[in-house]
Amino acid sequence: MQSLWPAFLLALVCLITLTHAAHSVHTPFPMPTCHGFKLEEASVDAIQKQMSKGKLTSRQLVQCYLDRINSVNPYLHAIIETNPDIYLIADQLDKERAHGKVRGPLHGIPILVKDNIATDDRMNTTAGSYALLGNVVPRDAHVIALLRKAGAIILGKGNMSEWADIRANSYSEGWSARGGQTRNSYNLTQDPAGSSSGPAHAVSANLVTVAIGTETDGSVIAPAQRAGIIGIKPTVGLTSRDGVIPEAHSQDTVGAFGKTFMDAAYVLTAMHGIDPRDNATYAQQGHASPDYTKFVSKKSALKGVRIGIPWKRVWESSTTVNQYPQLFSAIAELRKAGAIILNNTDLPDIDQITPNPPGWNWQFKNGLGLDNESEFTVVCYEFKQNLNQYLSELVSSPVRTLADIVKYNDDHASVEEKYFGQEVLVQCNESPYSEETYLQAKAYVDRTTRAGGIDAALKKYKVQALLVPSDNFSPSTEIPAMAGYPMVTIPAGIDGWGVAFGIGLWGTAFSEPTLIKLGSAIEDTLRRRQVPTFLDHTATNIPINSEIGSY
Ligand SMILES: *[C@@H]1O[C@H](CO)[C@@H](O)[C@H](O)[C@H]1NC(C)=O
Ligand SMILES: *[C@@H]1O[C@H](CO)[C@@H](O)[C@H](O)[C@H]1NC(C)=O
Ligand SMILES: *[C@@H]1O[C@H](CO)[C@@H](O)[C@H](O)[C@H]1NC(C)=O
Ligand SMILES: *[C@@H]1O[C@H](CO)[C@@H](O)[C@H](O)[C@H]1NC(C)=O
Ligand SMILES: *[C@@H]1O[C@H](CO)[C@@H](O)[C@H](O)[C@H]1NC(C)=O
Ligand SMILES: CC(=O)N[C@H]1CO[C@H](CO)[C@@H](O)[C@@H]1O
Repeated sequence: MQSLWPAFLLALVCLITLTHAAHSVHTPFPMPTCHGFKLEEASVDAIQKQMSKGKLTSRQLVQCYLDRINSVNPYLHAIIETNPDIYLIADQLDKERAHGKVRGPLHGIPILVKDNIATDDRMNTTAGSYALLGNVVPRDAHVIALLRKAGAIILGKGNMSEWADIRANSYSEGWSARGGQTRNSYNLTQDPAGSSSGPAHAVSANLVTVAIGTETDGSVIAPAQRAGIIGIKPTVGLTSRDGVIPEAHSQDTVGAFGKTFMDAAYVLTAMHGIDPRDNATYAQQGHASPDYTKFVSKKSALKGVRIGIPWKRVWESSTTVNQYPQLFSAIAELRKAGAIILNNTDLPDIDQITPNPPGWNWQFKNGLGLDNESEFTVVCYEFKQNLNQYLSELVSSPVRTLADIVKYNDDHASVEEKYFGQEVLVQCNESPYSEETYLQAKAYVDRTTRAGGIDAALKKYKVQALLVPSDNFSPSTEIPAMAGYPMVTIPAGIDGWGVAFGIGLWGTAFSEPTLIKLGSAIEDTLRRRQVPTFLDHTATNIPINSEIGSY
C-alpha cells in the first residue's frame, strides 16, 4: 500500500497543475518586462510617461522590441527587415530628450512600416517581391518624412501579401516571396488577412508599438480586425501616396494601426497633410484636423448619437454570420450606453453597387458583370499606369515596368510562383479596358457608393455613421474603399477558432473626427481586445486558404 503513495501524490500534483493551467492564459511567447516596465500592451502615453520620468530610454525600448522580434517573428513572419540604424536613431532621440527637446507624443516611439512604403535608408522597399530587391528610392515617402519629423523610429518593414494582393485570383493572404507567410497572431494556422498583414499582427503581438499600412480595398481594415486591433483607413487624400508602391490612385490610402484609438490617432495626426506630389491631398484643405487625438472619447460620447445599420446586402451578405451573437450583443451594449441605433438604414443604391458576392474572386469582377460598371476595371486600369509611373521615378531598379515584373516572376517561378500564379498582373498588364470604359466605370462607382450610397443613407436616416461588421472581403470593406471614404475597425470578440474579429464604422469624406469619436466610445464601451494567444504556434501550412482576399 505504502509504495502507492508517491504515485498518488504525483497524480494529485498533476491534477492541480492541469486545473490551474486551464484557468490561466497560456501563451508560448510570454513577454518579459522591459527594464521593470510592462511593455506588453503598453500604449504610446504609457511609454512616454516612463521615458519622461527617465526610467526608460528609446535605446532600451527598441532593444526590448528587437528581443521580442527575435523570439516571436520566426513563427509569425510579420517583419521582413529591421532597421540596421535603429540604435543610432534611438540614441539621437534620447540625446534630444536629455537636452529637453521632445518633438511630440511619438518622440522615440518605434513604428513598423508596410514593405510597400518607401524609406530612403538602408532598408529595402519591395512590396514583398524579389523583383524589386536592391532598388533605390528617390526619397522617403511623404508619410515617412512626417513620421521621422515627429520623432517616430522606423523599426522595420512589415510583411504583406505580395503586390498588395493584385497578383492572382486565389492566393495566400500575408504571403510574400521575401517575407514568407505572415501568420495570424491568435491562431497561426489561420488567415491573417491582408494585405497589410505584417504591420497589423506585429502591433497585436507586441513586436512594436504602432504601425502603418495601405489600403486599396480592405487591406487596412481586414488585417486590423483579424489582429484584434484598431485600424483607421483614412479618406483618400488625407495621407499622401507619394512614395507608396501604388495600386490605384482612386482608392489607395495610407492607414494607421494601434492597440488603442489614441495610439492610432497619434499616428494619423503625425502622418497626414498636404503634399504637392499627391494632388489628391489638396482636398483635405478645410476638412483635416491638426490633432485627431482630441476626438478620442469615452463611452458617454455615445449618448443620444444616431447610428445606422445598413442591413441589406452589407450585414446580410457578411461572412461573419457565425459571429452574429457577439456582434448583436455588442449592439445591445452600445444601446445601453445611450446610442440610438437604427436598423435597415440601407444605401439607396445598394442594388446598383452590387458588391462582390461571397465567394467572389477577380474573375467575376463586380458590378452587373459589365466592365464599365466594375470596381475592378478602375483598379486594373489605374494600376498599370500608377505602377509604371512609380517605377520610372526610382533612382535605380532591376524592373521598370509591370511587364518587367511579369517577366521576372516567370523567370524566377520557383521562388515567386511557388504557391500560386500571377494571372491578375498579367491581365492588368495587357490593358484590357479602353479609357472610355474606365471613365464610365469610375463615374458609376463614385456615384453609386457616394451620392447614391453612403452620403444618401447618412442624410436619409439622419445618422452620424453606419455600423458594419469589419468583414474580410465583403461589401463592408468594399463600399468605403470604392467611395474613397474612411472606415475604422474596433475589436468585437474572438471567433470559434480563437481568432479576433471587429466591428466597423463608415462615414462621409473627411469624417475622421466623427469616426474616431464614435469608434473610441465604442472601444471604451466594449473593451473586447484580447492579447493574442498564438494557438498552434508551430503552424507551417502554406497557402492559407483565404478564399478571397482584399487588396
Ligand atoms: C536590403 O537588400 C539587400 C539585398 O539587395 C540586402 O543585402 C540588405 O541586407 C537588405 N537590407 C536590410 C536592412 O535587410
Ligand atoms: C497635379 O496637377 C497639376 C495640374 O493639374 C499637374 O500638372 C501635375 O502633374 C499634378 N501632379 C501630380 C503629382 O499628379
Ligand atoms: C435588422 O433587420 C433585419 C431584417 O431586415 C433582421 O433580420 C436583423 O436581425 C436586424 N438586425 C438587428 C441588429 O437588429
Ligand atoms: C455600360 O454599357 C452599357 C452598354 O453596353 C450601357 O447600357 C450602360 O449605360 C453603361 N454604363 C455606364 C455606367 O456608362
Ligand atoms: C486553429 O484553427 C484551426 C483551423 O484553421 C482549427 O482547426 C484549430 O482547432 C484552431 N486551434 C485551436 C487551438 O483552437
Ligand atoms: C526580420 C526577419 O525575421 N526577417 C525574416 C523574413 O523572412 C525571411 C524569409 O522567411 C527570413 O529569411 C528573414 O530572416
